[in-house]
Amino acid sequence: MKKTGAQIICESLIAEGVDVMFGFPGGVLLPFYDTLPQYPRIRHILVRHEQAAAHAADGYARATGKVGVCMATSGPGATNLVTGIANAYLDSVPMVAFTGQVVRAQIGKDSFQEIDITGITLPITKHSYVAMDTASLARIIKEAFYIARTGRPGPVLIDIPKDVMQEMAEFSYPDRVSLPGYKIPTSGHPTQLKNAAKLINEAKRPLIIAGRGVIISGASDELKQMAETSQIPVITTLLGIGCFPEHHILSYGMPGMHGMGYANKALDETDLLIAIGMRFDDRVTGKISGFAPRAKIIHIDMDPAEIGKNVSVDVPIVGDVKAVLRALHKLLETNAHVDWIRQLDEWRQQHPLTDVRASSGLLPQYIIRELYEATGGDAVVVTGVGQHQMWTAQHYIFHHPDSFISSGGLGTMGFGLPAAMGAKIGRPEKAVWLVDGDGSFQMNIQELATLVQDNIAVKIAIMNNGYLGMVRQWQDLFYKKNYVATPLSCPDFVKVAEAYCIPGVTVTRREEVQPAIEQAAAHDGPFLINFMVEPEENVFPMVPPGASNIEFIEEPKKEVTSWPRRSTL
Ligand SMILES: Cc1ncc(C[n+]2csc(CCOP(=O)(O)OP(=O)(O)O)c2C)c(N)n1
Repeated sequence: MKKTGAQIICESLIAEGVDVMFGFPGGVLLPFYDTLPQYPRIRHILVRHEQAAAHAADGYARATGKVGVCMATSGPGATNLVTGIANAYLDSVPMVAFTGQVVRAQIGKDSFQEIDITGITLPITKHSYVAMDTASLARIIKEAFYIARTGRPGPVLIDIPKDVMQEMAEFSYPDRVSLPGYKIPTSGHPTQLKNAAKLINEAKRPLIIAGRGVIISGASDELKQMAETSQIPVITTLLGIGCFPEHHILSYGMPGMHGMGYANKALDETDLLIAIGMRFDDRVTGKISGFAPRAKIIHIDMDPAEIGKNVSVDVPIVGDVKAVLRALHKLLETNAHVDWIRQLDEWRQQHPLTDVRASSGLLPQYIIRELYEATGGDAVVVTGVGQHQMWTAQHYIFHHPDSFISSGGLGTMGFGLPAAMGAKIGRPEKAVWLVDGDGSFQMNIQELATLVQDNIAVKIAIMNNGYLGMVRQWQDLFYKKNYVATPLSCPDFVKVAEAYCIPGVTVTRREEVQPAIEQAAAHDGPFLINFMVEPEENVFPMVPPGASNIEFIEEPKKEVTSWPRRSTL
């Protein structure tokens, strides 16, 4: 049957199971928006800034495991998507981004709002298309979704000229793709699996470091099985948080720049590092020459380009993490490593996460722990970027994959609010908490309006320290407290929320923390808490930039460490 290009886009979205998209219109997109009401199954969320459309699609994708969809008009609308696309690219998030383009006859003439968005996004997309004829639209969309979600996931961009949306063409949605050059690795090579199993069975001090690849491939159970069979301690990268339950007896937190001291000590002493679905980001490795200096390394990853990129590897295994772990498990012997685990527990005693000091002020660590208590660890927690992000990673206890959503690779301030919005839409049954910084929050604060218009019940906890805190921390530690361009004047966030018809409270004292969290949770809709925290609190431990992980600096005034962090499973 013949349909317009705009109808073909909608039909294809439905065929892909898309039930929500995040977008912002413009002249060249009007044929699409004019058609959209014919397809009530597609919920369209009108954001206030295109960057938020991409971050919301990203948050939705991370929370659900589905492909996130966003749309922007040509020119400035399209370029506003760029940060969100780059963010998804670096964190391997499946996304299809549609952009409108000027009519075909105007392309290449510097027409009004013409921009070469496929050229601009080439290095930050997994693939991109310009749909130059209506008849190929359905095939392109089919391929785009396939590429976005398979293999190592990532963003795919489709740029569509206005007249392609208006033109009629025969429509039938293809039931398969034909991409001969696109290969997806599945199981690992049998010889390498055997080599890996031998090393694991013989290791005295093995250590697993797990990343987001475990979450992407849904391999949490397989990871747990492997760790338990061979009694191997597990640490996770920032983006791997939640892939292994943090209250498990074999869980030893996160290593790297703001990782736990004991996780970094474990990395320093291990004789076999089993890296699973992670990419040796420099925030994890510290100085490469000092990274896991005594260890042989097994690296399991979907993307062959990641293997050997940052650290040299003894046993490379390319494949889907779930399939590889299943195959590997068959070759593993049961083991104990009693002394090694005792050693890690000793380090955990000697280098505990610094806790909530007796302080007259309000400490962010205390708030995060109260948030954990109040939610029972059952919420989806989304963060901005900065100190509050690290405190959340350190002090909340994550039990489930997909319960921690944060911008890792790009470290994008402004990610939090729109990503939380996307996560809540994707998982409406879950409590979704945004822990944000006063700086990060102001970068996409306009999305409060979207929360209200679409009644998206995100709970917002702002750690208001009056600074671009993480940068101020570097100035404090490495630039003699020369606080230039980091003191931050903030609006009264509660008044701002009220202006958007969102209720909120300001909290200045410990006793008010728990009641405020309860009030927010009980409210049927979005709610904002403005926590006035200690302005000059720093995140510890910290590995100074350029140093080895083992050179971590600890909290200078370590006093109270009484909070029960873990129970035994
Ligand atoms: C878009 C963007 N610009 C600049 C930075 C550099 N940066 C990293 S953390 C940070 C400060 C964040 O401040 P805030 O959101 O208030 O959080 P806090 O560190 O105080 O918890 C800055 C400026 C960034 N990560 N992203």
